[in-house]
Amino acid sequence: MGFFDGKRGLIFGIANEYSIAYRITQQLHEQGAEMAFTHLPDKDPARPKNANKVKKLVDSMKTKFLMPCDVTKDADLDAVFAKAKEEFGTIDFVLHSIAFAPPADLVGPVYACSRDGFKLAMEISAYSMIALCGRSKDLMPSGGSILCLTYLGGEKVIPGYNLMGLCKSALESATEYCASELGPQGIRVNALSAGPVKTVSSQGVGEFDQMLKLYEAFSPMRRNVVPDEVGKSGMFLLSDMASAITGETLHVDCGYHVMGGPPHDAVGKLAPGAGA
Ligand code: 0WD
Repeated sequence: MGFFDGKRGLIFGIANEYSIAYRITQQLHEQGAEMAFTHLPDKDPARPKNANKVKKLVDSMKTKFLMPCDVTKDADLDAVFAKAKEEFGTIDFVLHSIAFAPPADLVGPVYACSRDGFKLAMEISAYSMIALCGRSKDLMPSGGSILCLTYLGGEKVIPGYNLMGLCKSALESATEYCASELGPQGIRVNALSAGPVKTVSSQGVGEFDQMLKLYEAFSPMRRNVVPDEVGKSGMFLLSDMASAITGETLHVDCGYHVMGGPPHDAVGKLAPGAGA
């Protein structure tokens, strides 16, 4: 018997096998969940690269449907939720694992970011969560669980994270407001703040490899989080095991977020050529 037997949900944000959304999905599948997925629309419908990539990954899971969705388009979002209503009737959970900022605006400095880049990054990375919460409400008449992915750069300055840090602040605030508004209907809304995981998106973040070394040297557990750990914690927050947790940002980062300075044994490890 699995924690998600008889439960149905929507997954936004699988790009490939390294995606955090895929790791969480694997755990949900193991626990018996029935899911539907979206993928980024393909520019050339004759060569459906995005669709095929996601299809290959989710085909063997109890997939109800897979359809394109660009979260900047209300029509795409409406179509996904209409399809979910048609296929599932009601749903129990939604995963938001989406972020984007134009590379030219992400490299920083933050004060130099363009107006259009700011708008697009905020729209895709933060507004989309609000859009999903609003649409999920009608499909969760007797409660449910909504989860998004965030990063410590939304709470503290993490050099290199730049504009995405502002987006994550907005995302975490949206999580709290939506948790407050949807709580009376039994809908929980949470954020999982993951330590660095190598994915396509993370490669766009400046000094990412240096960040991995930093976590290994500074975090209480002296290591980086492994993707399956993010998968399990994500599954937990979406499940009934977390039935009294809402409005929360849960850090799944080997404790890195509690450190205010380097541990004694880390001094010297980050020097150039130290090979940490
Ligand atoms: O270290 C990391 N990888 C961390 C990631 C640490 C902490 C948090 N996160 C967050 C990210 O900020 C994001 O919110 O986790 C979430 C998932 O990120 P990921 O798994 O690292 O990255 P990836 O596999 O690239 O998935 C993000 C996906 C996009 O992938 P691509 O690579 O195609 O940009 O977000 C989706 C898309 O599938 N996406 C969109 N979906 C719908 N409409 C859109 C859009 N307009 N833009 C991007």
